[in-house]
Amino acid sequence: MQLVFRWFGEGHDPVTLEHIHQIPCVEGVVCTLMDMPAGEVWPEEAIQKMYDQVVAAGLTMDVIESVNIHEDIKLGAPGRDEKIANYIETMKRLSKVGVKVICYNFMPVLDWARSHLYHPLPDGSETMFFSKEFILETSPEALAKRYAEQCGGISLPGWEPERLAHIKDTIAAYENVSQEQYWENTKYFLDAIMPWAEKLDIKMAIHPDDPPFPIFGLPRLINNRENIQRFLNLNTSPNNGLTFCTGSLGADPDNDVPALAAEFASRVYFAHIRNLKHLNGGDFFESAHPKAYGSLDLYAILKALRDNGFDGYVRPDHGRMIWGEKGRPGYGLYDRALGITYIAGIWEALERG
Ligand SMILES: [Mn+2]
Repeated sequence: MQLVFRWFGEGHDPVTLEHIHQIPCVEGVVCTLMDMPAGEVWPEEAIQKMYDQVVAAGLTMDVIESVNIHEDIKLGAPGRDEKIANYIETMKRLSKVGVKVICYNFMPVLDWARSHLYHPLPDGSETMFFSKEFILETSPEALAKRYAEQCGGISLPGWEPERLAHIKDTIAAYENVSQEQYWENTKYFLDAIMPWAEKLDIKMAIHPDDPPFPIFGLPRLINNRENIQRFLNLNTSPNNGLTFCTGSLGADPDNDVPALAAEFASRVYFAHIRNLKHLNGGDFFESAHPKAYGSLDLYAILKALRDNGFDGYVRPDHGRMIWGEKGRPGYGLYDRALGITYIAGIWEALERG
């Protein structure tokens, strides 16, 4: 197991590589090129520059998140073959600098949704909050506007301005895509990229849907046991795997997250470990990592992964904003550093028996 930490890149992240390098047990960063629109080939120079910065800071860059999938691929639109070819070219370029895992998602239009980005908790910290009623009643346009107001101009991954410019039309395009058609479009993509993933020795690790239930009338894919199994059966290459995001899967109280970890551990190549607290009516907020603060038992989840052969990369997913820190919602330095130390402690205890 290797512990890694998400970094959004120079100019996009107030957290520096030096900060990250000082956190105990962190070996690498999970990077992305924030400025790259979905569907375009990532420039070699930009990949190399990012890689050189990371290595110079004493860290590794084995995991990339996210190489976003163009909507044409998800919709099965006529332009998809060209976009898939671009995707494969990006995979080839990432493999040249030794990238071993690509985390991506196949969620239509939006990568994630919360009602509040900086919800105050009684201890004075701030965290992301999900009001199910609010999300079911709002529109994506209204939500985008709300995020822009709450985060003062930071471009959020999944809510980039170029994506939002066409959001209404993009969502409308899905009215003609049934859930079954969506599975077929997914298979088409997997069948095209997996031979390359094998050749390049890259594990493709799909991220679960966040939240794991339908919003805005859009299809869902990776949200429960049955659908995870169906996804893995679409293409049985060992390179077709999962990012096991405890917070995304755990947002549905019906998901037994330790049981899912045990069942699918051999196909998990990357894990996002965070906790959340369920409230009434499907609401939840993202809590501190230890069991006393949330509804998930991260010890049980990590033990289930380890006992069933998991040997991939782990990062603390979101954290709260604590100690007055200002930054990207979910991606401050301090609480994620506390979270990764908690994860490292659990792992050390598991290894020592
Ligand atoms: Mn996640």
